[in-house]
Amino acid sequence: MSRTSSVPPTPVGPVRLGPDARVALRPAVVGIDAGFWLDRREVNARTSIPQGPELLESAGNLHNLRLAAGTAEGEFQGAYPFVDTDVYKWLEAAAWQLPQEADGDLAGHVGRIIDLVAAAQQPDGYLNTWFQLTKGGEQYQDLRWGHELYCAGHLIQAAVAHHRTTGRPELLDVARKFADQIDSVFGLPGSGRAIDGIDGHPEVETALVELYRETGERRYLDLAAYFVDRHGHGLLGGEAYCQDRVPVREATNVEGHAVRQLYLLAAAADLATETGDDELRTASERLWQAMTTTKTHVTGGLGAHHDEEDFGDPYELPNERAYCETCAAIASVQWSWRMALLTGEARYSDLIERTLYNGFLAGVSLDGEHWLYVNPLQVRDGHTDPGGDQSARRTRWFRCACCPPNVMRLLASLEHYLASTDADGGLQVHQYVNGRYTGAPGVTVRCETEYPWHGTIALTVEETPADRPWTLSLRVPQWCGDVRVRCGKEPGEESYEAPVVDGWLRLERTWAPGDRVVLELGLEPRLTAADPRVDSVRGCVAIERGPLVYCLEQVDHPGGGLDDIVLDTTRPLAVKHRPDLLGGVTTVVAAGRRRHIPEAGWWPYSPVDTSSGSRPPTDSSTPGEPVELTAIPYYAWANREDGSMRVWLPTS
Ligand code: FUB
Ligand code: ZN
Repeated sequence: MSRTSSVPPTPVGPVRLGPDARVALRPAVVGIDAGFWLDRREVNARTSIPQGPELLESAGNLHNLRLAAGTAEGEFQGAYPFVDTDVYKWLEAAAWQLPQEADGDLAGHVGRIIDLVAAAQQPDGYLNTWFQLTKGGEQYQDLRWGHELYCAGHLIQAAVAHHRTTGRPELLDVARKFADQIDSVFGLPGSGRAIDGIDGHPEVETALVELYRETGERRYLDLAAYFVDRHGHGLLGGEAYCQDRVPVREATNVEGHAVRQLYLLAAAADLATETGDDELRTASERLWQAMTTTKTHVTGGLGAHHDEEDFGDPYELPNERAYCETCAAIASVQWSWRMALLTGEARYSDLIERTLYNGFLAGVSLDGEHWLYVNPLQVRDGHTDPGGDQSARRTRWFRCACCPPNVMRLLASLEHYLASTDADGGLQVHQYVNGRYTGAPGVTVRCETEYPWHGTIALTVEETPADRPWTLSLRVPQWCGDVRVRCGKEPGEESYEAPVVDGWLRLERTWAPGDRVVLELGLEPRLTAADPRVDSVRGCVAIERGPLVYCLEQVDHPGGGLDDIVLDTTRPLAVKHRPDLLGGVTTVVAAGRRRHIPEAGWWPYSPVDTSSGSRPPTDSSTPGEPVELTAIPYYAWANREDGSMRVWLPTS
């Protein structure tokens, strides 16, 4: 385990490591100023975040705070005990956004809503409008479902973000008062605290670690450690759903409700980081590995079941019923980033990339006003949509509106997850965006790229110490089998044969301003098959190009649906950039056929002829007519008319 010796300036972001953190890497500062992610962040900043206050008003979240503050009359609004978190997550998003806002509108809304939150807080520090308004203020009587600590966690994260970006204490004061109240109530038997318990929905744990980082108060870290370690001891009835079946340290695979599991593991990684707890680190590594090999959809989406929003068994990765909650994708990014910092390993950022471009980004429409809570990998022809939160159609807001403000906060803080620096003053580029990467003091590199549409990434050293070498580390994505790099004052001056070791291409030099490195990542479209144990997609392939997973949408294939489509894998895939389509996307054009499937009659099954020895069973369809298939990036689906969609394409 390496330990940073000189601590670089701490960038403003969701994870601000303590000075003694036992990490391989520390977050670097990145300013995104053009390109793919700037576009998505602009929509977030100009449309999604500004609409928040109005949506929170009409959904009743702000009304509830006024009721709790005694400044309004009426009934509690909302269906869940955690509706306050929609406010907190929006506040966190707004807080990350604030430094980039020139006009005062956003700051005004933030200030007004913080005042409301502060007014709703009880004198003892407790704050949860559901319990204050509908349960006579009873506290911590329903830890399995009550979400009181979950709500506290989101409040604390919003407060930390607000304090980090503005230096203002108002919301942090509210959060600390609540955290102090929690600390006075929860603890091990014999600790003098009234309750030995955990919340059914982890979240407060990472928040408390961050509160420790922000305030330096060790007791918040200890409280986080207590909550993490009390999971798996039957305090909530021993259910896997809320990670109470087995202690984190002993678990061998992720299980239960996906978002809950992932927030808990982000906290485990945080604790390993701040305390050097090797057992927690090993458990986090083991669980991350088990999750990626057995329970992750090709989009990076997580969660197999609709009913309990939970992980399935290993390789149980349903297709049209994929759950893949947007919040789970976000939680995965949060956990993986902590693991990347802790270990320095590139694989964590591989998953972050896959998740950001696919499972996460599909959660928000291109216009920033419509959302997906679940992210299926297929919508069948003739789909009857259930509507509501679990709709496969984009929705303006949800009864359970956990995902939209979660997307807002990740997009508003995205620059925090892109690069790092290490004890030797090197710069590690985990994700490629247009902008300026600043690592150790005096090290700045500018990155220009049209990634993910083009694989050329040009990095220019702008600032560097003249007298000491440092290493520029470039992550070579796990999907990339064709990587080249050129170095020199001018591009092309010197081809450089750099080995890629464990996902990193490392260039150690005494750099000079103006030095350039041009990384070429081959973006040939490719076909991907799943492990044969993933029954739901056996015999199918997915189209991928660079970090993007592709899908077919019915609207691009007039004359029929998508259930009868077959991809011809013997024909080449062609790439066509379409500036006119979906805000400008690169499509992949493939050859396929539309099968003729005889009408089933009364029974859609038929006997298999086994007389011909080992020949596999065949279906009764015939090849049908050729059809040109146009695949679009999965993140951009469901932005046009409703229709079927599929990621996995049958090949026979
Ligand atoms: O329980 C709070 C949030 O609501 C969870 O994180 C989501 O999965 C949804 O169930
Ligand atoms: Zn959600």
